[in-house]
Amino acid sequence: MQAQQKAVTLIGVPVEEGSGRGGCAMGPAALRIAGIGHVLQELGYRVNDAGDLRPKPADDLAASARARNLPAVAAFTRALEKTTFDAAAAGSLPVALGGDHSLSMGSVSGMARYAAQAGRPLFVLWLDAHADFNTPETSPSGNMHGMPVAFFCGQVEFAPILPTERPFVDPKRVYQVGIRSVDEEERIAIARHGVNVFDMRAVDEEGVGAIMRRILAEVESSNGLLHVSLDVDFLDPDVAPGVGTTVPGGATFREAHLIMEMLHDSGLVSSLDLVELNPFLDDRGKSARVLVDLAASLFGRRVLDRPTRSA
Ligand code: 5AB
Ligand code: MN
Ligand code: MN
Ligand code: MN
Repeated sequence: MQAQQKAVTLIGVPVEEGSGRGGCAMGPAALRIAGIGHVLQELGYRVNDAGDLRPKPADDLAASARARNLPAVAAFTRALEKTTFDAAAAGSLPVALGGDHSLSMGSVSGMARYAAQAGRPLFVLWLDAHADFNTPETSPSGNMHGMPVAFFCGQVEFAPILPTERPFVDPKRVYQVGIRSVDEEERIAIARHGVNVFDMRAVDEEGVGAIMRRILAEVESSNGLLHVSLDVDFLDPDVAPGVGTTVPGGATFREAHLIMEMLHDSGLVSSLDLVELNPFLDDRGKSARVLVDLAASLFGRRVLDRPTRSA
């Protein structure tokens, strides 16, 4: 966080229609109960809670088996794109409280518009078990929470949800960490488009510290903005069971915290999504609390003062 940017806008996004099951719509409430606003206030931020988006389904778009619940998902995309852009333009850091991962179609598109206006490149750090680079043509499920990266990189060409001339994210500026479940056609697409993927094997071999240093150096050297999108299933299911798409072998509690701590120290983060929390599947609020703890680390909670790397 830049020193002058001490305002945060919480945006509740109770979308679950992108996930193919119920529960994620309760995510914003669970994150608030776990204390997201309070924790950020204690860290010295001015917290503006914009409440929950409640858009009416977009009646200009028809759902299909290839893009299930498109009218509902598109309505959230449009509403969140605007709310995110407006918060960033007002000098506040937007935090989307999900809601399933289809919401990143809106949050990242809003930040892409803001970055283009600011004349700075937008980078995306995608912390997830999945690459979320499917399109309606390649998706095995038709669930739109598996499509947001393809969408904000301009690879989804079905009925226009947002203006077709809008700024997209360059796939070469997308950094995915924690990946361990990729569909066959998705695998081909991410390679062809040059998405930077650090799968769990890379995490095991190189460690998240080394990976994060590389990513942050890229963002810093281009004077970029960095959007962070944290899917609960990035974490190992033992750490965070409250998610519909668990994949074994995920990040540990400490790996996740180290990433957050390094993000804070970098001062590069412009916006954040906390997504895919399904309180119906959670274990007594455990995953909600982990997400709030991780957000606290990203926003500067620390145990001891440390010398900066350049000192
Ligand atoms: B999540 C799958 N690739 O497209 C698909 O949780 C899973 O937001 C997508 O990362 C998982 O349906 C979406 C099989
Ligand atoms: Mn995801
Ligand atoms: Mn996932
Ligand atoms: Mn999921």
